[in-house]
Amino acid sequence: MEKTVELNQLGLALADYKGKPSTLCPGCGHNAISNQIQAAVWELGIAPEKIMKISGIGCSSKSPNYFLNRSFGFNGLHGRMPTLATGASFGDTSIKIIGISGDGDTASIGMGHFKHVIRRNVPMVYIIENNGCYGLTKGQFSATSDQGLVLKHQGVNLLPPLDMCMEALISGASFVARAFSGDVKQMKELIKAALSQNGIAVIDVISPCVTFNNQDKALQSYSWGRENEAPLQGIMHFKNREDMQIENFEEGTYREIELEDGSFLVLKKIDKEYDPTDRSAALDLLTESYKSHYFATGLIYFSEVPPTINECYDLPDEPLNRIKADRLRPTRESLEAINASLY
Ligand SMILES: Cc1ncc(C[n+]2csc(CCOP(=O)(O)OP(=O)(O)O)c2C)c(N)n1
Ligand code: SF4
Ligand SMILES: [Mg+2]
Repeated sequence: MEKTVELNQLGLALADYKGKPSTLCPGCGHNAISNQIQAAVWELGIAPEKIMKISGIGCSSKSPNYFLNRSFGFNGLHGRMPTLATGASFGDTSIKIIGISGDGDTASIGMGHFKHVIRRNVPMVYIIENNGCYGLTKGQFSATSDQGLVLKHQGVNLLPPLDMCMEALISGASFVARAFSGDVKQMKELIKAALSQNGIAVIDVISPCVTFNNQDKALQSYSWGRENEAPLQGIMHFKNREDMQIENFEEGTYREIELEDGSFLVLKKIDKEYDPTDRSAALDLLTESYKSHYFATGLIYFSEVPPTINECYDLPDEPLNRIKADRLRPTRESLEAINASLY
């Protein structure tokens, strides 16, 4: 009997959300992220043409080639993904932006842009594919490499790392999460939740570079991650309240969060004390994780979304990039009025 292909609400198959075959090393953590992005967008029923994927430079930044072939895309300069995303968002407010970056791309050369894209609250999902090294240029230390890490061609890293969730939190992000390429189920739910928000949603994914930084004791390796990952919550995303399968959960063992598009996130408590809506608790958690190498994953911080930059500038729903020149050009009278107001 012929196997039927499962379709989403738009009548599209998962195959419609695929990209080109990956040219990354087999087992590279970034491939797991590409797979979960396409699955998340398919499950949410977002048309691929309503997504724009933007990246900088690095193996991570190459990866948008390997998902969502039918989406718009722009592979920019090293560290400049956030600026491109800002422009694209202004050009078309109706499109969802997925920004893909690496730890070198974001935490080293792109750090200033990272901070400002968060401060501006550009509506987008910002994924850092964090392997603690420069994979594409053959394994140099990055700004997230652990202090004391030994890499074959580099020797010992003498400098302390940056924590990208902490950087996102103190820059004002209203959605901050950490995921692991070895825990794809949790990653997919976090991506779905991030896509359901309107403001910037940052996910720092620990994504091992199997070629240059996967030694057993390295903090960004598969083996260390698998042994030490401590999920804060069990995470489930539901598009509608009716779909929620929580009848078997005991009262008080889970928490519901309504997202901006009306969908829901159910957080099944694992760390019973942890409240992701408490900013001080998030700061404490990240401070402790940094000090003691506590690999907490899940939703680290969530708050009401402040106005996005597009809302601050009162941009119309109609994409600016589709408005014809005759409507964009100011009339002689309005130009004269502007000029007169400047005297
Ligand atoms: C302006 C500029 N400086 C340096 C480089 C060289 N370069 C290319 S990729 C890269 C690092 C990529 O590391 P990361 O963002 O962590 O991506 P990964 O390959 O690890 O996924 C560097 C330094 C460049 N392309 N452009
Ligand atoms: S070099 Fe590292 S980051 Fe680049 S594709 Fe290979 S495993 Fe992935
Ligand atoms: Mg890297």
